[in-house]
Amino acid sequence: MRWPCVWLVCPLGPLLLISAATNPPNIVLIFADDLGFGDLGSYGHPTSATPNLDKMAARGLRFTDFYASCPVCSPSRAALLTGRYQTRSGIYPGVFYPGSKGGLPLAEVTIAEVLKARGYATAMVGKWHLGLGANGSFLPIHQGFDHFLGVPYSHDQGPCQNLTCFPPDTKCFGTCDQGVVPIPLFLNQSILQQPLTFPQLVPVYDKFSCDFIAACARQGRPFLLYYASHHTHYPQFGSQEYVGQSLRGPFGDALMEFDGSVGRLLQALQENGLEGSTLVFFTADNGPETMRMARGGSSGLLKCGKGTTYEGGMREPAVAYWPGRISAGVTHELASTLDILPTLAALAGAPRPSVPLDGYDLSPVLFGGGKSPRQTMFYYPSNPSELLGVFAVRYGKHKAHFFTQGSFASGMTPDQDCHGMTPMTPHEPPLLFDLEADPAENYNLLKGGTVGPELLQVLREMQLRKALFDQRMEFGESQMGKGIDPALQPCCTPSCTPKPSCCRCP
Ligand code: CSN
Ligand code: MG
Repeated sequence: MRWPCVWLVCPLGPLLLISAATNPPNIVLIFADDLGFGDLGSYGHPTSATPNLDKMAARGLRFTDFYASCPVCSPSRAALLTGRYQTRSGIYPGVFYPGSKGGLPLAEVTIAEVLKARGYATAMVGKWHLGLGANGSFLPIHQGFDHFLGVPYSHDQGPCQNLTCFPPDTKCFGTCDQGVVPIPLFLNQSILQQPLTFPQLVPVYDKFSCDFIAACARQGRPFLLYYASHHTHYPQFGSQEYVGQSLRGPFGDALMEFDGSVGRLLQALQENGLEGSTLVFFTADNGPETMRMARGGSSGLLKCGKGTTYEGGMREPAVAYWPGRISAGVTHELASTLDILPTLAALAGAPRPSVPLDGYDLSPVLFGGGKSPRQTMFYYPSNPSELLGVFAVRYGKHKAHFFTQGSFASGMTPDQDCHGMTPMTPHEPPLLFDLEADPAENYNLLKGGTVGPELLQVLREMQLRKALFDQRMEFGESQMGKGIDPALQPCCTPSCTPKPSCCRCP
């Protein structure tokens, strides 16, 4: 409970509380897709062109130890939007497909619903990937978003041949999933276009976003904009002005266009006089899909990528940017997408959902250079089980792997541990790494030699934390387990034949 404050006893506390409660900030949450720890210029990539993200990183707070909750997309997004591990909401195993029967349960409370209760206008642009359902019952407008312009799933989950290049319909790289409907572009619950025109998509997203910002500014209404880009997921695409412009090939061009959108959002805030009253937070859903080789991303010095519980699968670039409120700097504090909901609820003075949350309010890290309330990060694979529990635990600077497994998404690098043919392997005792001294997870502290009493203490603590966490975790019913019904695939001409290829509208 909060004690009533007497002015002389705590002169700053109540003022801060009041200012948070009376002046809720605007929130722009920017989420990249399959972007690795090493992909941005500001995180060390030599040839990426990311000037806007780098500017945010230089003027805002750049995280070095920020984690997604899962190394694949749908579960990671569920955790971002609910502040809860995907196991609770049932977003496992794997990801949603165009005909999936399940979705993020409507009873889950999202960031949008939390902020809406405090009077926010809410909009989402881009990749949803939390279900579609019969009659679009799982779409964002049923999860607290007033407006939705985007795609219900990944843009490779439909035939993409000759759609991703400029000019449209020229022969180009990539085929994606066959035998399902072409990728639709939704406005709220209706299909605007099918298949969507990839090389012209981002300007449409950006205009929608900037119009939303301007409209909220005119109304003087606080807002949440969740901008979930399809960049830099495979197949990479780009608008005419970006294709061929980076030194890094198609991945670099897609990343450059994503960065351009970030610039346009920042510019819209500035033009509407909102820079000082808006928190912009950027991160990504999971690590790079190295099976795409140079068309996948890079986890930099981290081990493996997408689909694995090595650092490269889940540790992501992240930046908090709020000129005048958040000081420029770098933080090594532990933080996660799970912490976004509790942090935003605190900033907005909104009540938290009354369900078990797995996140913490990061305000001490954002505003005071303080310690993170998060001490531990738990790593779930994309196919979690109650029997095995979490695959790895980070506690302070140490990480223990109790199980490891390769992933096909993390193929094509020289490191066999990452590859899809590398089976699930239990480790007893666990593999133990010091992530501050050895972020690449190269040197197992328990390999050979004797273990000193201090390390033994750390090991016991991590084993205990895993056991307690696994014991307390309540798995929700698997939404993927509900299966797939091809009739649920979105089709702009519902009675056409032959499906799925007839689902085409201008
Ligand atoms: S993801 O990528 O949605 O960004 O995780 O587009 O895990 O089977 C992952 N998967 C299609 C994908 C399938 C995707 C899978
Ligand atoms: Mg992804």
